[in-house]
Amino acid sequence: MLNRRNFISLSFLTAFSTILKSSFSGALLKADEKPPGDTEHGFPMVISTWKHGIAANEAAWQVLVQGGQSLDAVEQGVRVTEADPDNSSVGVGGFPDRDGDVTLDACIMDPKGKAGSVTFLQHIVHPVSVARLVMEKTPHVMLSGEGALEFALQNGFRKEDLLTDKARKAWEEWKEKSHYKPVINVENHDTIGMLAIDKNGDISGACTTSGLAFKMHGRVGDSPIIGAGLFVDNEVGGAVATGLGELVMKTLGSFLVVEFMRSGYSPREACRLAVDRIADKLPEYDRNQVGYLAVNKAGETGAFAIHKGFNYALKREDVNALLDSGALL
Ligand code: SD4
Repeated sequence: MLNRRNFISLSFLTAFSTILKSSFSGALLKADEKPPGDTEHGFPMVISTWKHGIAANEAAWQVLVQGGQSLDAVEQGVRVTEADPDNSSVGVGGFPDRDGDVTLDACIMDPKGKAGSVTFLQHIVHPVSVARLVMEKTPHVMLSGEGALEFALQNGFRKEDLLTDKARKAWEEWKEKSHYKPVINVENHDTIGMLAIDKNGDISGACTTSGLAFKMHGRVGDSPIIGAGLFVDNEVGGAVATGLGELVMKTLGSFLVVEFMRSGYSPREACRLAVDRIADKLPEYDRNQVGYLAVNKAGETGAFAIHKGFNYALKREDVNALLDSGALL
């Protein structure tokens, strides 16, 4: 059974919505052959993973519509999800690891190809903003664990307890029946990945998560890994991933999606090819979920997942919609 995180149904959010229901899984198409489900182009625009992307997109849109930069838009957008205690896979309210610690992964990329990332960060509500500071204030791309926390505190972030009562309860219930084994399945995914194009046509992206619920202490997923959970090439487009990070990391999924778009595939077909790569290389793929979401330089979007149930939120001037991705299985 798929749970509430796997929103199967297509939702219409505004009267203007251009909804293109997508169950496409046919033959490969090049970018000039528009498959059903690829959306119209245009920017400014913003897309993000899952239903919580609707609220996140709204915050990003406020930046974009005022002529702001895509980098600010994606940061402001995903901060909404990070601060939401009801989201159990991102920021405050994120389910902890198997030792009861909430550990966060996040990254951000700008149109110039700059990147920043934090992994295994605890006690900070907005890891994406720490990732942005890593990008802007350090000579590095990634800071981890204690070092990332120290850097955040030095830069004015407050140390907070991110474990909500709901998350603690879920962890306690899990402990009773888990035998200390991390949960790996198709349901346990709710990360937010966001891609935005501003009025100048410049693309940025961000990705932020508490990772797999009840993971091993110290486990880092794909979300903060540049090229895995997120990749942006401002000449081509951007991609983000959600789902079981181990599968994404082993195939460098978001980079792969962007490279497929570079060779002429539409965003949806590029995502589909990256899912195919997982299926070709990793025998455990069918027991797990991975979803890719991409946008190209023209503002066309598309998504594809291993299993049905992955969806994404799209916001443009004329559209505010939740769209189903295509699926391999
Ligand atoms: C991870 N990819 O840590 C993340 C989890 C995720 O939606 O995407 N959840 O493996």
